[in-house]
Amino acid sequence: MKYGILLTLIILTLPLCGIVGLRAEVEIALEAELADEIVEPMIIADDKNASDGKFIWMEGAAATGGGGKGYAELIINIPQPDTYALWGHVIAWDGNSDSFWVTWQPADPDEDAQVTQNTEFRWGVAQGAAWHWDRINHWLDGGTFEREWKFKEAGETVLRIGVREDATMLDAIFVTTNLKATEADLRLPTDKDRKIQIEGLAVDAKGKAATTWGSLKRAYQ
Ligand SMILES: [Ca+2]
Ligand SMILES: [Ca+2]
Repeated sequence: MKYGILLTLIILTLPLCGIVGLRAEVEIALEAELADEIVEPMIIADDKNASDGKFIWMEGAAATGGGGKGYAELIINIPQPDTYALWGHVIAWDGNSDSFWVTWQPADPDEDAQVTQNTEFRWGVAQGAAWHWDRINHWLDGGTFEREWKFKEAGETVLRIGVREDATMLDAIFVTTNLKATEADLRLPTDKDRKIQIEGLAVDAKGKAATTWGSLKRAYQ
């Protein structure tokens, strides 16, 4: 009889374990140039090798100083409270064109890092003259560490990418709850991703009470 109860408990518990274990990771691919707001001297520029042929930057020569003005802001609807990582698809020619300021509210405060120069929000971009992925980090005076953002609620968040050094180029952004993601887990935006970014389909899906993550995931793919 005891074994019967134990067996019943195991049978009842197993599917629950399965549900928890199978929880999908959130993956959102965004074009930088489709940002909700782009403030000069951050501008959109063309490059046939960039995703959808466009990227954003403060135009400037590599190997020289300059920067500190202009930004792009993206409103990102996150579907669930969770801890998130960000990746940027970038070009950074050299040590004078390899950083941005990054704040993602409300996990980060409403702080203008271009004014405060707070290194918590300084992204040291991996150098390379061809488009490549780089996980967004904070480049502190004591070392460079990958960043994570914890959001307590689903809904609208505001990601600001501020110019720090001119000539640093940003093509696309990948948002993920997979903190262990490697480059193989990332993707550039597809036509469907761009449509969602422009039309905000993810917002509509979220508004429906019965929407499950499964359908949201399909909406993002
Ligand atoms: Ca520069
Ligand atoms: Ca792009």
